[in-house]
Amino acid sequence: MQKTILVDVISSDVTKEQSQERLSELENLVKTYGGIVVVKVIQKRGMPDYRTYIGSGKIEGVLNENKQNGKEKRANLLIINNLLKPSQIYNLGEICTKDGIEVWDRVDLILKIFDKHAKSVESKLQIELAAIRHMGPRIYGLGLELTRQAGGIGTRGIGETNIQIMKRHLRRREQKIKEKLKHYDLVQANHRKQRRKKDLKTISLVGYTNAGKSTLLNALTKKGVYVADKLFATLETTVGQLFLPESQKIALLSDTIGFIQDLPPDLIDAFKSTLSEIIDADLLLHVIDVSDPLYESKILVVEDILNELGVDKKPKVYVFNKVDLNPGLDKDIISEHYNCFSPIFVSAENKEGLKELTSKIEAFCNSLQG
Ligand SMILES: Nc1nc2c(ncn2[C@@H]2O[C@H](COP(=O)(O)OP(=O)(O)OP(=O)(O)O)[C@@H](O)[C@H]2O)c(=O)[nH]1
Ligand SMILES: [Mg+2]
Repeated sequence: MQKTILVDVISSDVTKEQSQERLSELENLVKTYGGIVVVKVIQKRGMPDYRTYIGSGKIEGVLNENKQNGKEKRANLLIINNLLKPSQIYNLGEICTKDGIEVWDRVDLILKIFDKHAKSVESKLQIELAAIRHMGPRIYGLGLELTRQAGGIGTRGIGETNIQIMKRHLRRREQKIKEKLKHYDLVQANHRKQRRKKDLKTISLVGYTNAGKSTLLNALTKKGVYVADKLFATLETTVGQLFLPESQKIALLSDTIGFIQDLPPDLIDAFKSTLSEIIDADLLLHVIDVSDPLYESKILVVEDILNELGVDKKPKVYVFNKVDLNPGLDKDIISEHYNCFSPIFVSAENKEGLKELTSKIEAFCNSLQG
């Protein structure tokens, strides 16, 4: 069991509510991974520390405090809720390993969760690719660090040859994975071709992790996909058949990996083959957990990622889910605010609003045929 110290470095314009939500999301990620949180620290500063990201005084303080803790509460992992530069991770690691503490950044944690939840060969390959892209620069950075320690720039460092070998190995592995993933791309492209031949319309569920996408897929189709109150419960793509009662036709509804804030574009790119259903869909259903007080900022995170994927112009319906958890919701105000995204209110859990949603989807499919 990983006993974890969480540190979030935030800028001064982050509100108290936002900073608490950020930490609670990180805590949920740690729980999803199977770790426990022993200490939580928020540091407000204009600019992260160049060498260690968190100020070195702060890190010493945290480590001292940790040493005072009894054995059962003494941490062996420190997670920074930000994306660190390779040299910052290296320097922090140097300080923390003395106390038997490993250091991860936010992306490290997300990758570990992905790795734990991934089932298919395809998603395992994508995770490996993302990990190489995320960790690779650390190894290159380590080369520089060792060179410096061996006497300054220009001197060949101890271990430098090993680093060169490692770099070459990683580059080859990256190439090999990309070739393997191409095979999955081809298989999927073929599926899509078949569907187009049959004139099947495709609708893709997108949204922040834990918004209720898989629950909605299960409620609308006969697929029994895994649903859990966990972040990143879904890592593969599932396609189910959605029956359209008026026209007696079917459309295909797909559910895939959820999004989260601060995902570097490189990581998103590594998951392109899983996300290809989204890229190719006729219509996107953006599922929003309306019981979450920060749902508006999460909508923006999702829109940014859709932008990254180049699908921001696709037709979209905003599906405000979990209305059962928010009975006082002012639907009129939300409808007006998001009126260009055909807002609709549902509870996937209680199967409320699903008929209206299906009708909306059907009307959209008909408009495409017409
Ligand atoms: N009360 C309530 N809970 C819901 C509703 N829809 C989903 N949930 C719950 O929300 C949690 C997350 O649901 P999922 O369907 O796994 O969410 P997801 O968007 O697929 O999440 P990831 O796959 O992790 O990205 C589960 O505990 C669901 O039971 C709803 O309409 N009302
Ligand atoms: Mg899911």
